[in-house]
Parts: sequence; C-alpha cells; structure tokens
Amino acid sequence: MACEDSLAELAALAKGLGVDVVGQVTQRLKEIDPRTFIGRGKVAELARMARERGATLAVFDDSLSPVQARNLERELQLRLIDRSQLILDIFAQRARSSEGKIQVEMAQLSYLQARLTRQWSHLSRLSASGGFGGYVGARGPGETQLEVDRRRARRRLALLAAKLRAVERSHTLQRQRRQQRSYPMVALVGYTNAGKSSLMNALTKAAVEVADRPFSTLDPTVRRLRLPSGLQVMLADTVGFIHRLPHLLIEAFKATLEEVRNASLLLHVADLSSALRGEQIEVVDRVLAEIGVGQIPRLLVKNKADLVDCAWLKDEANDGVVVSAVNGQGIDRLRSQISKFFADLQQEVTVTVPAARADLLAIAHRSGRVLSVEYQDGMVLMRALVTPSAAAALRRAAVEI
Ligand SMILES: Nc1nc2c(ncn2[C@@H]2O[C@H](COP(=O)(O)OP(=O)(O)OP(=O)(O)O)[C@@H](O)[C@H]2O)c(=O)[nH]1
Ligand SMILES: [Mg+2]
Repeated sequence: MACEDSLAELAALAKGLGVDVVGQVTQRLKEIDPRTFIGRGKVAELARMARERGATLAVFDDSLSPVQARNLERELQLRLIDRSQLILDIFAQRARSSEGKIQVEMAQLSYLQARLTRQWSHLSRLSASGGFGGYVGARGPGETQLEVDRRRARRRLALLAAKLRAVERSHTLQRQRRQQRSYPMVALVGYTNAGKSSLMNALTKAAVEVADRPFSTLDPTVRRLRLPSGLQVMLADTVGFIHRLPHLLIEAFKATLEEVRNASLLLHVADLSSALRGEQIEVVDRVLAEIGVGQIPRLLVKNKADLVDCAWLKDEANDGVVVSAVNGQGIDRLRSQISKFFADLQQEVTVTVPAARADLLAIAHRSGRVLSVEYQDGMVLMRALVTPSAAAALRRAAVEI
C-alpha cells in the first residue's frame, strides 16, 4: 500500500477514535535515524507544525522502538502513539463482550510486555558493551523497575488467559458453539468497513450494528441462514482486517476467529467503491493465510455495487459475486452461489451405525444435513447429505445388516 494511502487510512482510524487530524507529515527516508526514526530536520518541522496547530497527540504510521518513541515524545512535547497502539485503542473502545474485553486487554499487555522486553535488552546490551554513561547509571533502579513491570504484566496475562478459558467454558457459550457445530459454518471475512455486518443483516434478518467507521464489529455474531436448497448453515460475522494489523491482536483474537477456522466456506467481502480494493483484497488474503485458513474455499463478494458505475460491473462479475447490501442487488444470486457450493460438495449417504456412536451423528450434522434418523435395536439408520470426507467416514463406520 502506498505511503499516502496508508496515511489516509491512519487518519480515518484516528478519526474513528474521535481524534481531530490537524496535519500530516511524510518523509522519504534513505536511512532510519536510530534516535528518532525520522530525521532531525523533520522532527523540528513536526514540532513547529504541532505547536502552531495546537496538536496534543502525534500518531506514527510506522512502528517505533521504545527509545525512538521516548526521544520523539520529549522533543515534540506531545503524547505519541504508533499504528498498533491506535488500533489497540480502537479495539479497547469497541469491546463489548467479556470475551472481547479480555482479549483486548491481553493484546495491550502483550504489546506493553514486548516493549518492556525490548527496552530491557537494549539497556543490558548497552551496559554490557560499556554503553553511554547515562544508561549505565540508570541501570540499577531501571533494571528493578523493569523486572517488576514485566513480572506484573506476566501475572496479569496469566490471569486473563485463565479468565478467557473460563468464559469460553461457560455454559451458554458452549451451548451456542455446540449448536453451531451441527451446521456447516460460513464466515464473512474482509477488510474493515467493507460491509460484512450489512451483508449479515441483508442475508439473515440479524440486527447487527453497522457503522461507517473501522472495527465496528469485534465480537462474532452467528445466525442461522436457510439456503434456497433448504440446507441450513450458520453464518458468522467477524472482526475486520486492516493493512498492518498488529500481530498480537490476531493472536489475542484467535478465540473469536474460531468461527473462521471452523468454516466450510469463507465469504470474502470487498468494497468495490474503494480505490484501494485491490490492495485490501491482498491484505485480507495475507491475513487469512497467516491465521492458517488459506486453504478454506473462498467466494469473493464485491459489495457496495450501488456506489459504482454499472458498465464497469460486468467485468467484475466474472470473478466473484457483485452485490449491494444496501439496495439488495445480487443478494439472491449470492444465496444461490452459497447453495451451489454446498450442493456441489455434498452427497447422500444411507448408513446403519451403532446407536452408541453419537460421534457419527455429530459428524453428519457438522458436515451437512441429517435427513432422517431411525433408532432400532441399538442401531441407527441414518440418511444424510454430507461432504465427501464425512460420507466416507460414515461408510467406513457403517455395519452391514
Ligand atoms: N452504499 C453502500 N454502503 C454500504 C453497503 N454495505 C455497507 N455499507 C456501508 O458501509 C459502512 C460499513 O458497513 P459495515 O457493515 O459496518 O462494515 P463491516 O465490514 O461490518 O465493518 P467492521 O465491522 O467495522 O469491520 C456502513 O456505513 C454501511 O452502511 C452497500 O452495499 N452500499
Ligand atoms: Mg462489522
């Protein structure tokens, strides 16, 4: 993504947090200044601009080392954050469920911990090699404080991890997940603000919150969707992705992304009206690979067709489904495509299995649709429409009568 596009996106992210953007500065760097990242002249320019325009916060699009952040903060006389922190702040503000809140705090703590660790190794490296007097002098008390902070962060992280496990074990959540598992899962994924939640609403009558701002959705919503073929699937709305999404946020949201990992089909929602749609699609593909779901079949859903020129849409339809969540255009076609995906996949099996093998019934549920079940003398006669691998598993376990 080009620098100015990335910066424009950063400004939109900041605005989403209620920050008023009063100016932007870029620098083409041949070499990164280890002290302040940007060059000395730029620091002065930035300081002047900030003073003139009454800025109270500086947001850096690049990641800064703890030392660079500290130096810049001092020289600019401003609070300073980078893209990762900004995204973390947005997540913290948006988190609603206890699961979401715990996950965000874990990400924030991991971020802090990484910085504490880096700062620490930086200090010890400097002092080991003789270093500057200033750092060496600060080493004794600094060391203790850092150690204390790191230990605190570690303890709190362990506590949060335990809490998260407890929430995930909670009865309601487990019941929901169990119920979800008996249907194939379809997950809406995509760049933030592409219209995933709007599509969820258009497809299912869910009343998921939709907003023109990044990261409206943090917690997954799952609703049942009945397809034209009669097959019922679960449709999950999930957290959006973004260029340079902090890795530790992906880590922290692994639990939330479980719906994505369990999906049989991913609907990759892209915003046709964005000039950056190509870059955004690439970012999403990369993140999907990173979270280990690159191999799940994907259908590209090109949304916001109402905002673009009709003539141009013909070509777009060659690769993916063109829709508008707002005026409903293409939604029926999207439903049929999802139907077709599952229809192509499924085959009908009729098997007799021991009634004690509840796991087999679960497999059938998970991988498709159970058409009928009859219990007789400790046996179950089951007819199901399932994926090829499930069909094979059921046939292997079947008993001859
Ligand atoms: N014109 C138009 N606007 C749309 C369409 N779909 C969504 N929007 C608007 O785009 C904005 C974002 O929509 P959401 O559904 O919240 O997007 P999302 O992908 O769920 O975003 P996050 O949850 O924040 O990642 C909202 O202002 C929607 O009203 C569409 O088909 N056409
Ligand atoms: Mg959303």
